[in-house]
Amino acid sequence: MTPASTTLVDRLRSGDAHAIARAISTVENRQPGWSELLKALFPHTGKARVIGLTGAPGSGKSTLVNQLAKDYRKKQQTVGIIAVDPTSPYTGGAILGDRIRMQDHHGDPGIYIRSMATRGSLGGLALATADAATVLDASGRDLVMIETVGVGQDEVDIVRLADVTIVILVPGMGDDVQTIKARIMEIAEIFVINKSDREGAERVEREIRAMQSLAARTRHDRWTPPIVKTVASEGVGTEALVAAIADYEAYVKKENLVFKKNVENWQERLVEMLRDAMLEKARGQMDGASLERYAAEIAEHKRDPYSLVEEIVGALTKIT
Ligand SMILES: Nc1nc2c(ncn2[C@@H]2O[C@H](COP(=O)(O)OP(=O)(O)OP(=O)(O)O)[C@@H](O)[C@H]2O)c(=O)[nH]1
Ligand SMILES: [Mg+2]
Repeated sequence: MTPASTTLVDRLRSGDAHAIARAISTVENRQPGWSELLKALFPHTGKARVIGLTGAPGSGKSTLVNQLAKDYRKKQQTVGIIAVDPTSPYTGGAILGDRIRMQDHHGDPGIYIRSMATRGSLGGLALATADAATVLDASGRDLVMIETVGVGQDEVDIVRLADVTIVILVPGMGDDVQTIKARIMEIAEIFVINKSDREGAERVEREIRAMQSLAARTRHDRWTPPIVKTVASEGVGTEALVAAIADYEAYVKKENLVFKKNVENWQERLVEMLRDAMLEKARGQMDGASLERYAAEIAEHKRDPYSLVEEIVGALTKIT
């Protein structure tokens, strides 16, 4: 560790927002020193509760997270928010929205909000988000909330790293329960029906209940995800959501599942980290030109891709 990053760690640990921002940028963009930084931060992590929220675009995730942050601040909890937008590289909309939200909490250093977009390289967004959460955890935040648009596998990977996962549905947007990917439904520890001021909230609730009773297998932790109705824009129902989150946390504790859940999460995350590291290494060895040349050779059937991949992976394990 260089002295400069030592002071960065110290400043971050004291909760300094600029230090948090710099640290997240460093790990998000894999700038020099990113892994040293995370190594130094890791011993200070494991204390924050990580809450993942996912739902369709416009379902009110940001509004809800904003309200939750206010509720938790009333309980003297410090909050870090990561807003992930995997749909576009640099969404002006999301960033602008977050600026507005920042103003909402203006002057409260107990709330830190950060937007993340897809990392330039292949995949890696789930990992980058997890690393950003690690930074916030190390900075001493009691709570880290991760909000992401629930549209695909990426989001599932992102919220899977959370201690509590909340799936947000809304009435009448055509995104009925049936159209929500089964995988997303499975990961929910809590369902929220936001925009319950609109017609159709009861119907969404019935559909979730029906789906729960039809589910072929019960969850391995035997938890039945509750359904909380909210009107996030009015702050209605968010206290009940805070209570539902606390209930789930108490349940996991009572059933001695905390460690087990942590191990499961780390198992997933380790595989991601290995995938990332191996790929990085392979790409480091191979410039774009040779990748193109290999591809051309395969296309011309001069070479088979299976042997090539074996060769590359073999070479990787020799160099350390
Ligand atoms: N009627 C009603 N409108 C709401 C409610 N919650 C949020 N909204 C509105 O819905 C719109 C979208 O809310 P956001 O919080 O930006 O939704 P989001 O899910 O974060 O959206 P993206 O990040 O773009 O996917 C805003 O105009 C909110 O004011 C609610 O409970 N009822
Ligand atoms: Mg949003």
